[in-house]
Amino acid sequence: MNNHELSELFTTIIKDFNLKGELIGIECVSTGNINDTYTIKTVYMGNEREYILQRVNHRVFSNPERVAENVCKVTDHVERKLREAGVGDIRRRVLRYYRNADGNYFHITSEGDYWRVLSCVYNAISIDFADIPHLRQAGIAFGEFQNYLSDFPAETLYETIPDFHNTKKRYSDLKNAAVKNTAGRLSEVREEYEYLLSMEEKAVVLCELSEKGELPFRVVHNDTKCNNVMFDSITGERLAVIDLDTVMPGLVAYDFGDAVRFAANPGGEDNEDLSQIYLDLDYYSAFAEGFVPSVYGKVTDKEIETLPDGVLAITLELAARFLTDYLNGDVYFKCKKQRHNLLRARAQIKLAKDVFGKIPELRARLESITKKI
Ligand code: GN1
Ligand code: MG
Repeated sequence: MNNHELSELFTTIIKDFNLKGELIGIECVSTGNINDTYTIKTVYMGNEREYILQRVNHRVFSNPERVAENVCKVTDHVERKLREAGVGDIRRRVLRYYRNADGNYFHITSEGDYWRVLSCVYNAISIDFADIPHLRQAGIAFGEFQNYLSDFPAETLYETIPDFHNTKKRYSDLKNAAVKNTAGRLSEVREEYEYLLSMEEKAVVLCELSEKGELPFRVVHNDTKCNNVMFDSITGERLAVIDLDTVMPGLVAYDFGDAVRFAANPGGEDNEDLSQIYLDLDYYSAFAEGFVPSVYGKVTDKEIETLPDGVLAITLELAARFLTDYLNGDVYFKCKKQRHNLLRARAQIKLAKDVFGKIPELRARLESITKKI
């Protein structure tokens, strides 16, 4: 869509959702791999306002209405918890979805696109490469999120993407993609494929513990990248946790692991220069120092103990997902450059190798954090 088409569409959405003011600015937020996100500015009686407009990828989220219902139940719950705790400025601490004139969460275009409107967290930033103080705050944010949801009735949520972090299923998808070899790329990725298969047993350790009943399923965020936390732009304190589309039952170690996978790798998720990709232990500690005390008492000792295993499991799982998509011909994740999914898979594999070697140190650091609580 060009700028003119976007501004026509957004003007229609503004009317449909009864938002205040005239559209004066549109900015594309290019970080997501699935949905399309824009920040829009309006002016109303001389005051500027901001909103988030998002086109939900309904190939990935086949039932956007259910995603919206999940998110609103969760944000209502979090809001209640914040009020009970006497937290002020609730609007900066939890997201809000708007409903349109018909009471729906979506504006559906004639092309069948699903657009939604979310509140904007004011005077806040999101950061792709967080430093140590921000990472500690991100740990608090995701830990508190877990804490607030610890009494949320999980059975009321839809499983909007079935088996989202079922590593066993992700591995079987990878093997199927290799057998089908739809895009004819298998010979190019033999080495990566063989490595992932060689790590399968380690990747599925947590799935097996959960099958044996040793790790519970809880309502978790499922996409804990540090850019899914809004930070106060002046104090750096955590405000709201965003991108709640994948909130579903899952394992706490995967939330912890995914956050570390993303934020403690200074090279970034798709860096071609693999020498820049490794797990920074101080970044790991910073996130853990925020997260672990915030969930302590709400999760079991076994869950705490297995947090480092989550870092390895989710890194291998994501490598498998990227490689699967590459083999399938790039049908799931948005690709912004040539062989993007392969580059992403290689970066995650490099990271997984480093994480694997550092597991004893991750455990030791975790233990020293829990001792201090
Ligand atoms: C996708 O679009 P984004 O960045 O919120 C993906 C996550 C991956 C992530 C990797 C629904 O999230 O699972 O971890 O890319 N979301 C979905 O960057 O598949
Ligand atoms: Mg996401």
